[in-house]
Amino acid sequence: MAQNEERIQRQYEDAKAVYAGFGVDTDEALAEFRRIPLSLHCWQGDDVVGFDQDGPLGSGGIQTTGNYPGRARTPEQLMADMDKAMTLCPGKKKLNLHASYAIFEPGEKVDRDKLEPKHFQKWVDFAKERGLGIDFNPTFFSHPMQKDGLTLSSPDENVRGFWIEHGKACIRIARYFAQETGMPCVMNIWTGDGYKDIPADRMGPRMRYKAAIEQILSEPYAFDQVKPCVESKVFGIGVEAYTVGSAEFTLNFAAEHKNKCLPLMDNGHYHPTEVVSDKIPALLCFFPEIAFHITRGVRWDSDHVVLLEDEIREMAREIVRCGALDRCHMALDFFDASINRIAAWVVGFRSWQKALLSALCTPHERLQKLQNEGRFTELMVLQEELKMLPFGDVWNRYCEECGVAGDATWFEEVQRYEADVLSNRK
Ligand code: RNT
Ligand code: ZN
Repeated sequence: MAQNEERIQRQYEDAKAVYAGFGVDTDEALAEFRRIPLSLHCWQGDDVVGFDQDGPLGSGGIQTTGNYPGRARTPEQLMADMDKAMTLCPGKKKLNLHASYAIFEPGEKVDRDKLEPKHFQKWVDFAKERGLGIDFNPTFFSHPMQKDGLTLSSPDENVRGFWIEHGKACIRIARYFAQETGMPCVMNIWTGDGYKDIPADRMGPRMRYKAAIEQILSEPYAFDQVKPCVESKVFGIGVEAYTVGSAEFTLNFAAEHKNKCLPLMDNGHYHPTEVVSDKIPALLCFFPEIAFHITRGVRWDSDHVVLLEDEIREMAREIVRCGALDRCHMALDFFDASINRIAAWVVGFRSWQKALLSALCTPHERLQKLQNEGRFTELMVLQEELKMLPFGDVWNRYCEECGVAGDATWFEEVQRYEADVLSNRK
C-alpha cells in the first residue's frame, strides 16, 4: 500500500512538471476542484420507482430498461447502496432526491399534494451524518393524477390544482432541506407533459403551464436557499409530437423570473446534433446561475451512464473556461437497469469529475490568446497536444488524497458488494 502511494505521488510529481510546461498548475487545479459538489441522484438505485407507489416507472415519457438483479426496494437498501457508491466517488457530493422517495411510517401514507418535511426526515438525517447538501425534485410522473399525459398543463383544473399543491409542498420541503443542511437546495421542475400526436392547440397548454409554475413559485422561499429550476425537453416516449416545456418555453420562463428560478439543461433533451457545450456560454451571458442534468443520450434521451466522451469534456471545459464553476449547479441524471447499479453511479460520477478536473488542468488563457490573435494553426496544434497530457496521474492523486479507490481497484469492491449484499435481494 505504502509503495502504491509512493508511486502515485512520484507519477503525480512528473505529471505536474509536464503540465507546468504548458502553464498549468495542477496543485491549484486540484484545490479548486475539491470545492465543487456534484449531486448524486438517488433514482439510479431503484430504476426510478420510488417509495410512494407500487408499480414500475410508469409514465412521463421516460423509461428504464433492463432487469439486472439487486434493485433497491426499501429506503434502507437505497441508502446502503448510495453509501457504497459514495465511498467510491471521490470529492464533494450532494444528495439528489425525488418527491416519490418520501419515507412514510406504517399507515401514514399521504398523497403528493400533502407531502411534508417530516416525510423526508430520514433523508435529512442521512445527509447530515455525511455532511451532504440535498437537491430536490417534485415528481410529476408515475401517478394516477396525470391525465391524458398532462399534469401542470392539464385543461382539467382539478388535475392542475393537485400538481400545483405538489409543487408548493416541494418548495416547503426544499426550504427544510436548506435549513437543515445549511446548503442551498436546487429544486428542479420537470414534467413530461405533451402529446403523442399533432396537437390542435400548442399555446393553451403552455399558458397553463406558465401560470401553474408561477403559482408554485408563489410559495415563499429565499432564493439563496431554495433554487427552483425549470428543465426543458425535446420529446419523450409516447409524447413524440409536442412537449409543453420545450427549450424556448423554459428558457423564456426562467428569463422572465430571473430572481426566482434558473434554467436547467439536461444534455439528453435536445436534438441529436445540438450540443449543450455551446449553450452554456450563451446562457451564461444572461443568467447569473444555471443548472444541469448530466446524462448520456444514445440516439434519444436514453439516460445511459455518463462516460468521458468528447461532448461531456467540452461541456466541462465551457463551465471552467467561462469561470463559472460557482454559477453552475451540476447533477447527474441517468438510470440504467441493465448493469450493476452501484457501478453505474460510480462510473457516471467519476466520468463527470474526470471531465471537470481535466478541464481545470487546461491552459485556457493561452488558448484564448491564440484565438484572439488569429493564430488558428497553433491553436489546433496545441488543442491536439493537450489531449496527450498525463491526466491519469493527476486523477490518481486526487482519488488517493480523497481516500477513495483508484480506477484499477474500485470495481472489485462493487463485485464484493454484489456478492455479499445485492445478490441476496429478491
Ligand atoms: C426526464 C428528465 C428528468 C428525470 C428525473 C428523474 O427526461 O430528465 O429530469 O430524468 O427527474
Ligand atoms: Zn433530467
